[in-house]
Amino acid sequence: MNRRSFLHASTSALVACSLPPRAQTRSAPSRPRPSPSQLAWQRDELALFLHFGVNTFTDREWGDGREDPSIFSPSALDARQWARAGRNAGARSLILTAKHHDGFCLWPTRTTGHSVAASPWRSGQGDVVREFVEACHAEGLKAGLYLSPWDRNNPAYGDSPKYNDLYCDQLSELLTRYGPIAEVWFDGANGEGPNGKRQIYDWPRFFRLVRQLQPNAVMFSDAGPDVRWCGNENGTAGDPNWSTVNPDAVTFPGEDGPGVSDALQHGDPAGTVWRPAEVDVSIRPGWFYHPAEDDRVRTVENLESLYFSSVGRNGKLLLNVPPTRDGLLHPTDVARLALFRARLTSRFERDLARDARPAFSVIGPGRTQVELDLGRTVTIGVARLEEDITRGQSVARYTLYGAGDRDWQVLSHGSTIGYAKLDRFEPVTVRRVRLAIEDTAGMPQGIAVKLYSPFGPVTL
Ligand code: FUL
Repeated sequence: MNRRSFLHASTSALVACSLPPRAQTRSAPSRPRPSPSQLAWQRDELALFLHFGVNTFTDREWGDGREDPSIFSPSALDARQWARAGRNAGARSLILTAKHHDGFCLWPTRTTGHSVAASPWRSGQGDVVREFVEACHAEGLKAGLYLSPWDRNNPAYGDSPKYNDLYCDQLSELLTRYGPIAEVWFDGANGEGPNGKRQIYDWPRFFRLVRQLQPNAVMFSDAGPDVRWCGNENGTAGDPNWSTVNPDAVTFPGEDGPGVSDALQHGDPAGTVWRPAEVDVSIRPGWFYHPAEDDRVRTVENLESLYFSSVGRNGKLLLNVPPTRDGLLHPTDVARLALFRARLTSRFERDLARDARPAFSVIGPGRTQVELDLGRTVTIGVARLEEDITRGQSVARYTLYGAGDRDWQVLSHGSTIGYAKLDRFEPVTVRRVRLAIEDTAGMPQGIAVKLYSPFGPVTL
């Protein structure tokens, strides 16, 4: 860990940190930083995931590939309704399962007959992917696509070179027919049993192809290369959560073994590559729609907690909201999404530290602090801490203190900050707040301290 850091105060609660002039001439090893696509991806904070396909009609989570395409018959599919719900939730992008493990393709592909073209939907002339991408773009959202590598229907699966060719053909169709695609989602799940067909995927080839066809898209998988799985599906990023990783710790999607889970959850302060964590979780127990789960949709309070444990831990939230058999998002889910956004908007509407003048001081090797005099007493219950990640991620340990007219008291402790760290604490009335940075993995840059009122009671 780097033990030398210096803060320079600026006029707002945003504090610029930089090396003094002499030290700048020495070459400090540069820390990884996000690419423009990774930065935009993280700043979007929230994306919606849409699991839709034959499982929607069979009431299953994993199809076995033997589903009859004729079961795919959404009566009122309206992708604009999906996109509007996403926009109202404050999501900036949507990701659709173009093909799940069952192999059924939601677009008319030349690679297999197992697709919407063989279904009664729109008399076999429909293209869900096209309607989805167009709806996203019409609502000002980015579109992303999930293409399951594991394919339980395709006869070529297990004949590795042949299936890899076919998978590349599917990627090529998806990435050349529909305009800009912002994210390509590679699932690591693979349930091949001991007697199943074993497929050896050519990941470097897949990654190269996506980069070539959609250079601005970010690729998600356990192994990135651009954004990584957070290591669980319960909506919780690791703590600490570094956006830097050691690329040798997880080298392909679905990799298992000692250290993999830790590497996914926590990243690595000494990592050489920028690969931030995406937190995928469903608004319902399942990924696909099941009528029996209509009364098990997450509450607004629960969704807000997800935001705290994902975006508020330097991650991005990918919230799954599955279309029903009608091809629409369920009214309960749509209403919950809108209330979720309303809750976030009201909670974070007013930064009580906005007009405060920060003062900085160096208190020892690797230890710096930022103090804010709010100029009046305010009652706070939430802090949002930020690093300017355009310049990397550095903070490794901190304590937040508050003081009213008298003594300082600890409000929260933490490890990493990164894009955002959200801390909730017992409501406290303060006039001054101090962020003590106690350990770093590099030079902290552009630290912001934002303060908000305590949360009120939840009523649904
Ligand atoms: C997993 C899959 O097996 C689930 O069905 C779902 O798609 C989830 C997002 O990823 O690996």
